[in-house]
Amino acid sequence: MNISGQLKLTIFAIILSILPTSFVLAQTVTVGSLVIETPWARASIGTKRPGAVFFTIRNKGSVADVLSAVETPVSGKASVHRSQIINGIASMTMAGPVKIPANSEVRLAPGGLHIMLMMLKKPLIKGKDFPLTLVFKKTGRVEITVPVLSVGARGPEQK
Ligand SMILES: [Cu+2]
Repeated sequence: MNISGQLKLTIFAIILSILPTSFVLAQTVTVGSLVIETPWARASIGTKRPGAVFFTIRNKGSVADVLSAVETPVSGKASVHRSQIINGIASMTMAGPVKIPANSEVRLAPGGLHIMLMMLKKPLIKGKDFPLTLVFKKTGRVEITVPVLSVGARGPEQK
């Protein structure tokens, strides 16, 4: 084997060794001072019931931003919701626009803030992903890719 052949093998081995990491990093998007971390969605039950998306928005900057809208081709009506329990009864209300304070993070997670995908145009199938655009007042439009986990998933670490 000549040197260039060995070099190719070495490069191939390096690419293989970093692939899993880059796959995980691909899910986290940084634009300006905002970092959108570990987005995920639950698989939907057909298209009659809405889908839900969760992620963490980290603002590394010294100026607050505001998440004012969300858009995705898989939903006819996507919006920010908040789940809460009032007098023992679970309910959801519209929560946008959502302020992302300077040097802090806002977490969208089951039982709290989430993106609700009403009027699904196709079912969210486990193992697939779909694009979601977050519209921020200061940072502008940020497109993320949302992987779909199982119907009963409770967090991004549970596939
Ligand atoms: Cu909701």
